[in-house]
Amino acid sequence: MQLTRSLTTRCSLGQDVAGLPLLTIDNDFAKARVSLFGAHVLSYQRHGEPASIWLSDKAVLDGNKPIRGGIPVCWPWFGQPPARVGSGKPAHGFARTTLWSLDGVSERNDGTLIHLSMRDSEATHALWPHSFTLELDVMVGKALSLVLTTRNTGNAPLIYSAALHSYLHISAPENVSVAGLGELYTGILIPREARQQGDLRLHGAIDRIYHQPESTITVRDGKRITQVVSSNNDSVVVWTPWLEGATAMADMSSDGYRTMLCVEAAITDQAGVTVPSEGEHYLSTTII
Ligand code: TA6
Repeated sequence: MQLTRSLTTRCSLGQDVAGLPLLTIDNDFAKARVSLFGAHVLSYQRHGEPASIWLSDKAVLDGNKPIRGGIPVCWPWFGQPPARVGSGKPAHGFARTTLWSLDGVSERNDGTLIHLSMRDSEATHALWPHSFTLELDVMVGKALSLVLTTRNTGNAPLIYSAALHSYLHISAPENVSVAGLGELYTGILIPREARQQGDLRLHGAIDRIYHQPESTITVRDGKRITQVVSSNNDSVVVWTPWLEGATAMADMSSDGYRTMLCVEAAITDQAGVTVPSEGEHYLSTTII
């Protein structure tokens, strides 16, 4: 039986097709859906505008695998597990495949604010030996804003890396240019350093860590302008799998790459961020 319950006048809690808890927000500014599986923003669309966030039409939403599209929370490591974590652990950490708790929803003049959290458990200790609380505040308003706060509740320092892996919806790659990435980048697939000349245009697969980004990245898509504003990140990751990559992924249609571009506020430095015992650190992104 499908049960949906209103939490506020603008936000209800129901279930997705697989029965996982799903928040649906429809306020004066926008519509959005947020799954508690991974604290994953699945969609965000301002009224009268095209969708800002892309979700794969083949995304697996049954809780058995990370969701392709939306905004995966990559934490406590970005990409393949670093040496300090050890091999054989899931790419992009475990936050995106954990069921989070809903701590509260409130209506404000500028939108709907959702508080989500997860904490360490036997399952997380098997992958990462730290005590922590991880919180995600999602603001659905005229902009979509995410603040990820890592709180160290253990006695020893913890080191983390992360990304708010935003899949932006685009009209077509040939219409898109990206400004504000800065010059220096490292390729992820072919690890080599290179320099960006001018704005980024999309002509093939891209998987890059930009090390000197401005706080605002501007994505021009024809007449449409999307800004990705980040803070406390050390880099911005840009990813498009292009045709070969999309075809190789079971959870993306082969032409799926034509309508998405990932622009991610990230902490990718090998050294990570050290959070002392009882300390906290946040990473945020706002999509305008
Ligand atoms: O953020 C870019 C990236 O790390 C790419 O290397 C690419 O593989 C992508 O994320 C998707 O990763 P996933 O584990 O979700 O398939």
